[in-house]
Amino acid sequence: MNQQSKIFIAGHRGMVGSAISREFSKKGYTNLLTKTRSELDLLDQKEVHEFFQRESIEGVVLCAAKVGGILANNNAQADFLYENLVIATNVIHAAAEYGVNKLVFLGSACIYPKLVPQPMREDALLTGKLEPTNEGYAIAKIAGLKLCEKYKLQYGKDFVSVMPNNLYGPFDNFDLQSSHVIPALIRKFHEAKKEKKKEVVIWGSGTPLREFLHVDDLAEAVRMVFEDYSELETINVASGEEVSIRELAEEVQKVVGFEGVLTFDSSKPDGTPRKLLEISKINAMGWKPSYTLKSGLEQTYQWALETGELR
Ligand code: GFB
Repeated sequence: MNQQSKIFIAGHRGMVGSAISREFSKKGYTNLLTKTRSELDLLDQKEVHEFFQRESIEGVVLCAAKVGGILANNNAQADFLYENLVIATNVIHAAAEYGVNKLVFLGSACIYPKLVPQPMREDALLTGKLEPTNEGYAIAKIAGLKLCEKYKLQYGKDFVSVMPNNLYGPFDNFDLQSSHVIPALIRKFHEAKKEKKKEVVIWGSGTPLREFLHVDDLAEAVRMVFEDYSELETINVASGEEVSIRELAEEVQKVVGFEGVLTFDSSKPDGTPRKLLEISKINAMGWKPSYTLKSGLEQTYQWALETGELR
């Protein structure tokens, strides 16, 4: 594998895939293959197999996925389970069939049990029950991880998986019903400031603890894993910086410049109480994030203003 190798970035239009495409281009990879959903439907097994058969792909980064925040996950568990399972099985199997040398599969920290010792180590996988609000999504991501592991064990494929914690950044989904917490809060504070509202409503109790990573930092880690990581076990990628949802809301409030008060809506779910990843494996590869939470939020808010995502 070298910088001229043909690498398929699956899901290049999303927040994660676009950041990974930028990172690979920046590092001199010149033969990146991308397909829009209308050009290649990853849910269609026949199309996916014909595509891999035709293209002589050498490397794959699989970041195409159905993703969403706590409410979207909770309300559409069948869709999250089905679509993510099918994408993973179609792409990973076709990659194995048609001679792909390296594949990196993107998962999520919600694969680990709800009540597991923190920070969560890679070997905590399958040691307990999952958080119910995202069980469908998590099962699909565990299946993808296991496909990589089993194809490596049975067929010697260099297929690995990466488990990031909560991500944010440019090209995130800013829709209030389906987004994750950071774009939702940026939008809520921005609109409240513009409309001179006195309060902003935060879902849940504000007490859950989360760890956020800017997507450009994730993209660097994924490129390093693509180049240098071939172990059977998955590898966690996260910032190591833990905050409560209340602290996060206060930080976003400052970045956006909203002067009213925060209220908490306890009819909305909190989700898992704490989700901190153990990151010594990725750190040992020489990776550490370049953004702090504050600088990442500022960059993302600026991006949303400049691109017209927020008006
Ligand atoms: O980002 P989020 O939806 O993902 O929510 P999860 C994180 C926390 O922020 C929860 C609270 O406790 C929410 O109740 N929160 C407060 C809000 N206000 C808001 C708001 O306006 N919008 C949203 N969305 N949350 C997801 C999983 O869980 O994390 C997925 O469902 C995936 O499977 C993803 O793994 C990374 O961290 O709770």
